[in-house]
Amino acid sequence: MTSKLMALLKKFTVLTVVAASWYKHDVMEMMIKTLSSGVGLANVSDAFTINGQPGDPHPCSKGKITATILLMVDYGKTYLLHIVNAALNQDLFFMISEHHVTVVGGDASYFKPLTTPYILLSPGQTMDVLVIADQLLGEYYIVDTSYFDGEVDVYDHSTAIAIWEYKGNYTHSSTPSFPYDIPAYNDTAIASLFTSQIRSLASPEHLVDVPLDVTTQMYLVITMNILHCPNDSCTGSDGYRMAAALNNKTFKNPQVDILQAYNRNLSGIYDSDFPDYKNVTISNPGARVKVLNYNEIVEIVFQGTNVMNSAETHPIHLHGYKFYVTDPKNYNLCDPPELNTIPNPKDRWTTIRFKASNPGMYFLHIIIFIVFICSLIKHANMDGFALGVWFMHCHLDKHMSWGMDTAFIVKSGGTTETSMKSLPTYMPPCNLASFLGSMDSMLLREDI
Ligand SMILES: [Cu+2]
Repeated sequence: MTSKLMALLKKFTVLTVVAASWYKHDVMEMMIKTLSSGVGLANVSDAFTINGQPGDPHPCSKGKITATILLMVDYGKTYLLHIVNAALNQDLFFMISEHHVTVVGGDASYFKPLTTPYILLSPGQTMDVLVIADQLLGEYYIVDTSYFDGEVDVYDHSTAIAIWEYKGNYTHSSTPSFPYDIPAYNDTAIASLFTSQIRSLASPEHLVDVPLDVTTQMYLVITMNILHCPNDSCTGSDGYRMAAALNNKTFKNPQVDILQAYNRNLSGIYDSDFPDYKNVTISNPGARVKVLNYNEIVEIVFQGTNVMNSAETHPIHLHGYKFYVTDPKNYNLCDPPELNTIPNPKDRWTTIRFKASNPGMYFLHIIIFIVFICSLIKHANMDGFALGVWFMHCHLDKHMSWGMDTAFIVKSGGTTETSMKSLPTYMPPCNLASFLGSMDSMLLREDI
């Protein structure tokens, strides 16, 4: 790390920036309608927000005084922005007009400092960037705007806006400075360039520990699919509904969560035959998981496909672990970034490695996680993916809903320290049993 950056890191002010999706309609109602009809167009949001506001010049938050988010800054100071992409279905470019940002971390890992005019965040990703307030006193737009490399024009075209405003006495312009160099929405080259430049800090204080002796290799094809609905009950083309898959397996949420089934030895709830490798064929639905021994070294190569002419970037997210992203072309084992979400670009490959060393020891964290999930989102049976059962899915919610998922069951390691904690006497109720499997039970929310 340069001495200049070291100096900057000694003193900074923290600001949090949360990008999200905004819908004009009831999201749950839309979700039910979309999943039951089998068509997917209702997934597009009406706007993005920054810290809750679409921002000037959107009509609903017109005028910076009334509703647009202001980040007030002092000239000469350094700010650490924790940036979160909480949008449901959209990768987002983030920029501050006339300012560069220096990326120093993400997903709670340190990165080698990367100074750039823009960053790209997938849903579920977090990034920590330093920004020096060193421009002329004034107001500068902060923007979040779509990156979309899909084949069909189904994405939110809007731009969320906040304002980076310098404190002080000066004449305010009628319009803040706008970043006219925003990457094009479909600029895959610039999107991939950014992602490829992310590296672990790999300093003596923050060592990388890339597992070398791979014991389980998996090759996962990521596909969009269609599935036939019973009695042509869907309104999609010829009675089919949209679906998605990993290795041709469209994940179907079971009625009993997998953790309960695993823990209580219940049969018929899930199958342990999720394939390590598969050619692209017709998808079939089911709750299929991959079972791993404790401490197994897992390498997964993801291949983005263009089945149904529907290639697009898929942000793959793994619960319970961070993984190293080892570039499949150059096989970087020296300073690969350590993340928990990685966008797999359209028609391209991504390779990750992790050690399956978490059979569910971090119980307190898990309880907090369960309560968080129960209270905020209707995440299908996610309580089942807490202790020893870890969900892996595309972080575009529409694709997760359509089955672009699987789960890892990590066996206990034989000692108390390496084993799943036993079930507590009381588990917080979380009636999410049939988010995907049965639309009716999605309405039964009284015990959430
Ligand atoms: Cu996806």
